[in-house]
Amino acid sequence: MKTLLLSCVLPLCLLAALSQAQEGDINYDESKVVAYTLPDPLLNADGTSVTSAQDWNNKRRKEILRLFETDVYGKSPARSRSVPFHVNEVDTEALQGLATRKQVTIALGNTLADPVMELLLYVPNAAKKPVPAFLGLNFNGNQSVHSDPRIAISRSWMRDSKEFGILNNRATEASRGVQSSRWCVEAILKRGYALATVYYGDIDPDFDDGFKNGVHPLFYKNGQTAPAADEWGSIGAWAWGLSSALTYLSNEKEIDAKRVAVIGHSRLGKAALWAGAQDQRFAMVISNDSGCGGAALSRRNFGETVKRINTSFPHWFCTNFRKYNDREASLPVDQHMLIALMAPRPVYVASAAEDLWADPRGEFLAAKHASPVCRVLGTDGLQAEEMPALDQSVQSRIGYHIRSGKH
Ligand code: GTR
Repeated sequence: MKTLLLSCVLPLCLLAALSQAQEGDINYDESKVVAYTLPDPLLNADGTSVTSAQDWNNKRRKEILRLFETDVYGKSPARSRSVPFHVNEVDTEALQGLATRKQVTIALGNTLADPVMELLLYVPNAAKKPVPAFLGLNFNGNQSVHSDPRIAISRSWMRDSKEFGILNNRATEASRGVQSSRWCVEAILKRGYALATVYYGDIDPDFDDGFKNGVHPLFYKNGQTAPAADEWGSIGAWAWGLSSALTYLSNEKEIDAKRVAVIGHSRLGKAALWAGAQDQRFAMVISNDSGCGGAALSRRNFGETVKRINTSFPHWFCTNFRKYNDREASLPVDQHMLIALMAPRPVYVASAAEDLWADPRGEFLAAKHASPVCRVLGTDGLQAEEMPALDQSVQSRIGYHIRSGKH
């Protein structure tokens, strides 16, 4: 009743903010954002400034990458140059002849024994080959992205959801196409792009089990039972899996592996950004509502905080990241530097007006403050000083929009 009354006088986004604010000491008041100073992405650790692409590539870029590895996401094992894979299915007449569908098992270790990830690939039949591609992890299994009845139903652990047809931690027939509104498969194919996707839980199931399942144990040293404080958590693992998927895609003659955009929503947007930052083979990154630990600045105390995310999801980042709970100002990096690691490759940051938890303004500011790096590298960065109006896209080397609607 109270909500009903309030909704007569308050816009929806404020209501959402109010209900989230009740969750604890989360700030949604712009006037209460503390003053902060961002670390300068163009200032080397030795106090000298980056003035050329050479300085950036040979020195500062490496320093920043190391800081994110040590203090935020943890260091991931080196990527192998090739990945064992097995093509399970090819249908050249998928989606009424629009595409060729391939379903491929990709090894996460050295053999096709578990753990493996299952990749679904649609390649447009009409387009001139090789085609550029979008690659992204999905939340509910490959079968959730389209109602195509031939997509193999994921057999991996999944969080229960009656709404999405996930029962007893397994996807059922009812989960086919439940996320199709988020995966515009036909639109992508008709424009001449391929689409590749993998269920993120194939790489590391998204719950805190002390890293016993998923890909981490494959890389433990003798006697090791959990990642060290500066080693990868789950976001690191998901990003690493995206790189392995790209390695697989470079075997595909119909795909132009030099034009693969890595995409992701929310926690998977964080993973996409971290994948693109580390792996310069990715041509572009698109993150949607990636928020805290993604595109949003950590120093702004608005919406989800470092402490909150480390508490709710202790397995996402490396253990060292917890040192910055309530101490964001002492972080040696902030998320504008993550976006800068993509430069001069394009990055697109997308926010949603009612997704205050993800701090849209913090996402915009990170995109803006990454721009000086683009300029040193001879491109334009984000061509906007202020946040654009709702549903207006800023199209520059770093792109940004804030759409109406929720997370
Ligand atoms: C939330 C989390 C966010 C975001 C989101 C999601 O609970 O606090 O950082 O990652 O989950 O991935 O859906």
